[in-house]
Amino acid sequence: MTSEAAQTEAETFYLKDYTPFGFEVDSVQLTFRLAPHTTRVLSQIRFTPKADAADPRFFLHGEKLNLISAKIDGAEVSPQVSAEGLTCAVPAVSFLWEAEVEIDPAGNTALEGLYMSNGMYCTQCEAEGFRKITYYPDRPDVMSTFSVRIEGDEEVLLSNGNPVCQEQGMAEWHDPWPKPAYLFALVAGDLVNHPDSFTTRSGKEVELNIWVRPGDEDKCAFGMEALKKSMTWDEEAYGREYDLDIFNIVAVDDFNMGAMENKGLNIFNSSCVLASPETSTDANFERIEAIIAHEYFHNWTGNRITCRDWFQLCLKEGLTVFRDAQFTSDMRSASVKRISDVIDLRARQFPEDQGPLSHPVRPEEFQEINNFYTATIYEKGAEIIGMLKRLVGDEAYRAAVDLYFDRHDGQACTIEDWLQVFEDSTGRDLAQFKRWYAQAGTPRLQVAESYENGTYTLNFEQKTAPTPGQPDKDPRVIPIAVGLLNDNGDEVQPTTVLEMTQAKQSFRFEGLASKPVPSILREFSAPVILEREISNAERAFLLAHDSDLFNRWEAGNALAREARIAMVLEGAAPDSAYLDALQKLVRDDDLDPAFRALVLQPPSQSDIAQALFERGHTPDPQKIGDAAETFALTLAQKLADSLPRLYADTTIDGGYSPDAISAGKRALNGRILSLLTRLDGADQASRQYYAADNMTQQLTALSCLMKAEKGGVQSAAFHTQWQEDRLVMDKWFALQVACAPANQAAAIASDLTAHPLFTLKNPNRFRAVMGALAGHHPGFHHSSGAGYRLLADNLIALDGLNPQTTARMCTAFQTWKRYDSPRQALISSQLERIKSTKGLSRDTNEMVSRILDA
Ligand code: B3K
Ligand code: ZN
Repeated sequence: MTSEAAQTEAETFYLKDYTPFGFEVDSVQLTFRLAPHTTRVLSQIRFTPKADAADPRFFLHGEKLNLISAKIDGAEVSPQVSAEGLTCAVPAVSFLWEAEVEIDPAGNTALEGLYMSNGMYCTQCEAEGFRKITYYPDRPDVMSTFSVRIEGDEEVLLSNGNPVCQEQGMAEWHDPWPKPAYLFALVAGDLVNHPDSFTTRSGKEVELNIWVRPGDEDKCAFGMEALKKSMTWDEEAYGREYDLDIFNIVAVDDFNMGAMENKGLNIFNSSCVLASPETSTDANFERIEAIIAHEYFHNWTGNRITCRDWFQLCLKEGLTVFRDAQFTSDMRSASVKRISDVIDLRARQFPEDQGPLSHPVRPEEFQEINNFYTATIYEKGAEIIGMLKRLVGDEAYRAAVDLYFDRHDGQACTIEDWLQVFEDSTGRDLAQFKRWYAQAGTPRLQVAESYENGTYTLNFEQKTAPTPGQPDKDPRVIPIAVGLLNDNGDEVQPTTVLEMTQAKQSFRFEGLASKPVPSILREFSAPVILEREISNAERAFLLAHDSDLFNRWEAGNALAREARIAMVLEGAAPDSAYLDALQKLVRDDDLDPAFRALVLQPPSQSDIAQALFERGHTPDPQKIGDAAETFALTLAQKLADSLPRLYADTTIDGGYSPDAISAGKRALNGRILSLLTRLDGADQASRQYYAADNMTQQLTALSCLMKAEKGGVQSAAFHTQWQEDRLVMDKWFALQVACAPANQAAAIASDLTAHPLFTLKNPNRFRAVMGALAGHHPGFHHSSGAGYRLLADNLIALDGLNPQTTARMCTAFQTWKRYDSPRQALISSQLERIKSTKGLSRDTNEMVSRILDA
C-alpha cells in the first residue's frame, strides 16, 4: 500500500442490492440565502414512513455540508452525522424534517452541487450533486414536488418549474411535477435573456428564454430556433408536449459536460448553446442543435419517466440519444448523420468496449457513478434502441413507446419496464435481446458466402471476446440488414433484415441468376465488427454502386484502412485503385458534398492502430502518422489538376448560413483546401484565412496553414483577434497542439499550460489542451513518453480541484495494451504515479485502477 487513497477501499454499489427508500417524500420546500462562501440552505421536507418498508432506516445523503440545525416537527434533534450523510430517530407517522446547512459555492471547484462560475451561482446535481446542497435521500427513485425560495442580490433568480413571485432580492418557484433531486437546479446572476415563446399543439403558451452573460445576447438566436424545432418535432414524432409555463436555458462557462436537463431549467456549457457565424464552426452549430434537442427530449425520457437507480442510466440516456439522432436525421441528412455517428461510435465506444473499461450498457456495479456516463451507456445504449426499432418495425416501435409513456408517466423505471412495453405491445419475447444490456463487449460477426444453382447463402458466426468480469458470452439477437447487387451494380435483393439469434446461422436467397455482390450490415444495423474476406475490387465496386449510402462510405473506409495498413506493414505505395475511386467520387456532383467530404475524411490513426493490433501487429504511431501524410500527399498529387476547380466549385458565394447543405459544401471545400495546401505552398489557405467572414473557414484555413508549418503569423493574429472570447480561444489552444509535429506536441502542450489564459479551473480549457494532446496519436504516443508524463502531471494537478473531469480524461490511457512494451511500461508507470497520489479522488482512483487491471 503506497497511498492513503489505496488504503481506504472505496465502496462498491451493486444493482442486485436495490432496496426502495423507506419513506415517501410528500413535499420539499427549500430556501436559499445566497452568499459566495456562506450560503445558507433551509430545507423543510415532509416524510411519511412506508408501511411495508424493506429498509426502514432514515438515512439522508449529505456531503461537505455544515449542519447548523435540524428539527423534527419543530423540535431540535441531534442526528448522527458522517462524511456521507446523517441518520436520526424519527416518528412512525408523517413528520416535518427541517434542516439548515451552510455551504461554500465560491470554494466549490468540483463544479458539482451549488457552485459559482464567473460570478454567477449555478448547480449541477446529476448524478449525486444534490447531497452537496442539503441533506436528502439523493436517489432517483425518490420523487417529490419542489418549492424554492431564493434570496440574493442578483438580478435573475431561477429555479425549476413555474415562477410564483419575483421581487427585488427574492424569487419563488414551484415545480408541480414530482422529480428526483438530480433534476433540481438553481441559477442566480446578473444575466440577460433572449426571449421567445412557443404554442404547444394543444394551445398552451410557453415562455422561452436563453439566459446569458451581458455581451452574449447576439449568440442565442440559433439555439432558440433549435429549441422550437425540438418542441415541434417531439410533438410530431412522439406525441410529447411540453408541460410547464416556462422553459429556461442558461449558459455557463465552467461546466463538466455538455448540458443538463434539469426540469424547466436546462443548464448548458456555453460552448453547447452560444453560436454566431463569426465565432462558431459548422460542427459547433450542428452540435448545439443536437444538444438542445437532447436536453429538451429528456423532459419526457428522463424527467417525466426517470430511472429507478443509476444502473438504469441507459434507460434515459440511450433512448434520448436515439431520439436526438432521429431529430438530426430529420433536420439534416439521415445518411450523413448515420455515417458520422458510426465514426464516433468506433472512435469512442469500440475502444472502450474492447479494453479494460468495458462494461455492460446496464452495469451491475460501480464505485463512482460519474465514471459511467460513457459512450457505452449513451451511444451503445442508443444503438440498442435502433436495433429494437428495426426488429419490430416503425409502427410497432411507436406503439410500444406510447405504451411506455402511458404506463410509466411519473415513475422511476428499469430496463425491464422498457422491454416489457415492447413485449406487451408486440407479443415478442425479448429475453435474448436483453443480453445487449447485460453483456459487455463488441460482437464480431464473421461471414462467409456460397453460391450454387441460383441459391446464394450467407453463413454468419458471432463471437464476443471476454470482458472484465464476463469470461463467457451467449449469442445475441443481431439484426443484419442485407441487400444484394448484380454485376452491373443493380439491386437484385432490396434491403431485408436477417434476424440472427444463434452462434452460427445461415440465410439463403433463392432464384438468383448469378452470384451476387452482398451489401451487409446496411445502415450499420447492429453495433458489431463485421469480418469478411473481401477483395479491394469488390470494395471499390460497392463504393461505386451500393444504393445504401452508409455501406458505400463503409466500402471506401475499408479501402482507406487497407491502404494504410499495407503502407505501414509493407512500405507499400498508396493503393492506386483506391486513389482512382476517390478521384471519381470527389468529382461526382450528383453526390451530396457532405457525403463526399466524409469519404475523403481519412480513417483516424487510432482506428488504424486498433486494426493493426487486432491482426496481431504492434502499432507504431510514428509509422501510422507518416503513412497518413504520404497518403494525403499522393492523393493531392493525383487530384492536382482538379483541385483548384473543385475548390472554386465548392466555395459558397454570399453570406454564411449554418444549414446542412451549406455546411456540407464547406466541409468538402475544407477537405479540398487541405489537399491543395500540400501543393501550393499554402497560398490558398492564406488567402482564405484573410478573406474568411466565418469561423468555419477561418479555422479551417488556420489549421491548414499550421499543419504546413506556415501559420505562425496567422496564429498570432487569431490570438490577438479573439483573446477576449473564451470559446474561440479554446479552439486556438486545441489547434496549437493538434497541428504540432509529433515530437513537439507534448512540449507545446506543456508551454500552453503556462499561457496566461490557461486555467485548470475551466474544464473547456483543460480539455482543449489535454484532449488535443490525447487525440494527437503520434504526439501523445511519442516514444519519449513526454505526452504520457505531461497528461499525468496535469491529471494529478486537476484531481484535487475537479475529480469528474480528471477521471474522464484518464480514458486517454485505456488503449495502452495495444502498444509496444516500452510504451506500456511508460504508461503504466504514469498510471501508478497517479494512483499513488495522496488523497486521490474516488473518481480517478476507480478509473486508473480499472485501466491498470487490463
Ligand atoms: N444527464 C446529463 C449528464 C450528467 C452527467 C453527470 N456526470 C446530460 C445529458 O446526458 O443530457
Ligand atoms: Zn442525456
